[in-house]
Amino acid sequence: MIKTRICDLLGIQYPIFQGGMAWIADGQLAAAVSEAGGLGIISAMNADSEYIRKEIRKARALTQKPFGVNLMLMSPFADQVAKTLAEEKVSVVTTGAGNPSKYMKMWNEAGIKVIPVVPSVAMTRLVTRAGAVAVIAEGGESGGHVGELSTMVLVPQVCDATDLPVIAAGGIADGRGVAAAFMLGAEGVQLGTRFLVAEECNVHPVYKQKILKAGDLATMTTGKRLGHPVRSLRTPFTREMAKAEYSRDISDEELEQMGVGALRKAAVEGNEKEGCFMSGQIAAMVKQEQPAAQIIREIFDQAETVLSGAGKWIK
Ligand code: TUI
Repeated sequence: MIKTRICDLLGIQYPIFQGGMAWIADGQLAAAVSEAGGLGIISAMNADSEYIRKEIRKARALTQKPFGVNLMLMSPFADQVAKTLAEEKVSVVTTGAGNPSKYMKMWNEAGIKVIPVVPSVAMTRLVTRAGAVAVIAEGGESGGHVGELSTMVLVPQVCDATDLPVIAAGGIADGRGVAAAFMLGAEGVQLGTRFLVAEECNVHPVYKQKILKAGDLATMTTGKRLGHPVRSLRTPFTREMAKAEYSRDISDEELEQMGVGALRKAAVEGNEKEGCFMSGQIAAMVKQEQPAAQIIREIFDQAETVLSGAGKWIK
C-alpha cells in the first residue's frame, strides 16, 4: 500500500488528486473520487459564488470524506469565490493560473489547506513562504492552461526548491506514471484526463468519446501569443485558433474573444465544430470509461507492481 505525507496531511487513502477541470469537475465527480479514497476537486472555473456553494453542498451530500475546490485565479469572480471558500471551510483549496498569495492568510485562518499549482521554481518558493501545505508541480503535458516546463523537468526542481510534499501533474495516465513521478521525488499525483472518462463524470458523452478515440499526437497548444497557452484536442476550433494566431490581421482582443465560451460548448453541448476539448497528452492512453474507484485501484495496483521492481509486469 503506497502511503505518503499527503495521505496523512489530508486524511486520504491514496495520494491521488482528480484535477479541477473547468466545466467538467463538479460536485458529483469530486465526491466519487473522494469516496474512492483519493482527493476529489470541484472546479470553480469562471463561475460565481452561488454556483460553487451549490456544488460544495452536492459533494457534501454524497461523501463525508475530504474534497477540494480549485480556484482558477484568472476567473472574474476570483475575489468573491475566494471569500466563499473561506466561509464554507472546504478542506483543501488548490489554485491555478496565477499567484494565490493574496488569499492565503484568509484561507489559512479558516483552517483550509492551500495547495497551489506551481509552474516554476520561483512560484514554488513564493507559495512555500506564503503558507502552502503542499504544491502541485504541473508540467506542460497536461490539458488546459499549461506552463512552459515538462513534468520530467519541473518535478525534481520543485522538489529541490521546497520541503513541502510535491504532487506531480501532467502526463500521468497509469501506474507507470505514478511510479515515475515518485522516482522524481513526488509524494502524490494529480490526474485530469483519466478522470474525465470516469462513469461519475457528467461531461458530454461526445467529449468522452473524443478522448477515448484520441491518438498519441491528438493534442496541440494554442494561445501562446496571448501569454496563456491552452492544450486541447486538434479540432476545427484549434485549427481556426492556430491560423488566427499567426495572422497579422487579427488583434489580441479578437483572438481572446475567439476562445470565449469554447470549453463550455465542448463540455456541455458536445459541439464538435466550435468546442475547445481541453485534454492532456495522455488522451491516447485512456482506454475505457470506468468508475472512479476502479481507476484509482487499477493505477495503484500497477504502481505498486512497478515500484516493487517486478520485471515482466507490462500488459
Ligand atoms: O489552471 C490550470 N489549467 C487550466 S485553467 C483552465 S480555464 C481556461 N480557460 C480558457 C483559457 C485559459 C484557461 C483550463 N485549464 N492549470 C494550473 C496551472 N497553473 N497551469 C499553469 C499555472 C500557473 C501559471 C502561472 C500557475 C501560476 C502562474 O503564476 C504566474 C504568476 O507569476 O502569476
